[in-house]
Amino acid sequence: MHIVYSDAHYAHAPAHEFLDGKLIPYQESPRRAEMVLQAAQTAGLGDIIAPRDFGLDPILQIHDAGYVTWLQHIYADWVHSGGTATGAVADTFAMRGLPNRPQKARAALGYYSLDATTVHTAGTWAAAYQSAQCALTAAQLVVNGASSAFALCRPPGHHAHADLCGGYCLLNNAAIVAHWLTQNGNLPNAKVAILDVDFHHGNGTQAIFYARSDVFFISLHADPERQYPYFAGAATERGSGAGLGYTLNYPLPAGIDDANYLAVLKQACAQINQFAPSYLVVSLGVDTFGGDPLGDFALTPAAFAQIGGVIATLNLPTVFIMEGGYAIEQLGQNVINTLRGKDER
Ligand code: SP5
Ligand code: ZN
Repeated sequence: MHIVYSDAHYAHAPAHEFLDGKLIPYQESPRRAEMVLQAAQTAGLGDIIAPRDFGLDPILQIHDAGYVTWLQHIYADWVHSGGTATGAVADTFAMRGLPNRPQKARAALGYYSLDATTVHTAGTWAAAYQSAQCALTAAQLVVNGASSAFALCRPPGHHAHADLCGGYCLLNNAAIVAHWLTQNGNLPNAKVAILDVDFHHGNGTQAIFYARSDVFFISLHADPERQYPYFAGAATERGSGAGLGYTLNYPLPAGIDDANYLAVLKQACAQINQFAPSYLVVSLGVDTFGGDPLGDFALTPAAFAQIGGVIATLNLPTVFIMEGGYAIEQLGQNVINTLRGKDER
């Protein structure tokens, strides 16, 4: 399996985040990508290739132009207006009943952010841009005939909306790829399924495709009554208008084990089969692992190979997009196990 990877992510390395009322080291660290890359090399998973440049167009098909311009300028404007060099982060949000829409990038931080954990440094835009290009390059490989490809994206994407960053995400790599596949696959108006197996609900991806029937978003995740992102991911969210029935959420309990998780995944895959897409995009987070510092599921390393195996039974051209999963010893192996489970069939 080809692995698409760029070193640009090293320039996005915020020091801290504010989490659970404490200032802690930024969990979405460069070390994560390093660990996954190293595990892929050790396992001999496949060639590691640099992204091609598809430009801004595929990004602007998904993201608001004002938001993208803001992403490009926020760090410089923050520093220029007296912010610390360690990074720009929102502390005040454009919530219900607040009418002003600021023009300056610094003031718009809380307009374009959904939480206070997504930090912008000098290299953040370049890292997010290259992360999206990695995803598009993997999609191109699949359109060209590869049965699957892996985009080792960092920063991740599934929490980013058309005009909101959050959950360490700035550009929604999976959404950019899914829409691009509907337009650029070998079939006109191809249908695409997005299977999101990150521990957290993919609120951004869901919102982007909520009213569309050509992209089916299906997600297994921690119940939002208990976990981030809190305001999306309930089973009652099923799409709107033409998209009604094309969003499917499986909120799951704390401590769910391999067998129970895999049973739900099989149900999800049966739904994907019925939809009969031309392509599958997998938002691959391994923060479902029992030892993950952010998650509360109990999956073992063996579950990941089985997850890959269940995905393989769909027999679809598949683009894997790296989402969450934090820097603990088993991170790389859990990702490789999933990809191997798909590849070996
Ligand atoms: C891509 C991705 O996985 N983003 C996740 C962002 C989650 N941010 C908030 C997490 C709150 C975690 N609180 C529970 C910690 C238990 N120690
Ligand atoms: Zn996650």
